[in-house]
Amino acid sequence: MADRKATIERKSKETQIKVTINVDGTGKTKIKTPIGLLDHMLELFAFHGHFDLDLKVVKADTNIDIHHTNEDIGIVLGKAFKKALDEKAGIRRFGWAYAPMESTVSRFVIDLSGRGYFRLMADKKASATKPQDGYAMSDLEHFLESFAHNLGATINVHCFNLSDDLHTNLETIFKSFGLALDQATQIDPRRKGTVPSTKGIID
Ligand SMILES: [Mn+2]
Repeated sequence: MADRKATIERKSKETQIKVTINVDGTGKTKIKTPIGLLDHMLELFAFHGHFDLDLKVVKADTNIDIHHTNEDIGIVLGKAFKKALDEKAGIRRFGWAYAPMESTVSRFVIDLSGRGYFRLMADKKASATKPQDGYAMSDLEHFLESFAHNLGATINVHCFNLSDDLHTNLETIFKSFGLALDQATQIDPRRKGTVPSTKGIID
């Protein structure tokens, strides 16, 4: 099997971000963004997904706010996984996982279908969770939407008993994200290297 690694460097008038991933890694990370909370969450994601992730925000317009930086990290990460997975030959394609923290539970369901779609459903209004250091549940939604569209993944996230504490909610989401994506990207030996779609391609 070819190495499932990719490097993406994206430069816009708003941000400059470089990311290198290894889908078949060991969970090693080197992450430096201006959003400390997101660094922590991405570290959890990579650790539990067994992905090696090197991510550096070289330039950011955080003098405005975190909006573009948060969105663009999602874009670059999605593009990196898409490139690393290439034709998606032999992968399981579907992945799902639950992760709890105290009484909050998130369920992350992903299909590497080629079709970008994202939805978060929660039993409490996500917007009721207070932002922390300028990061809000709406930023998380925006991040995952960018990721889903750039990877070409259908993602549904269900949060049960959403906490008032943003950190708790995000941990359950990012851990289940890592676990589900790890499952979806794993090689199924029964596919014998073929693309897991009745269409014969996933683009
Ligand atoms: Mn934590």
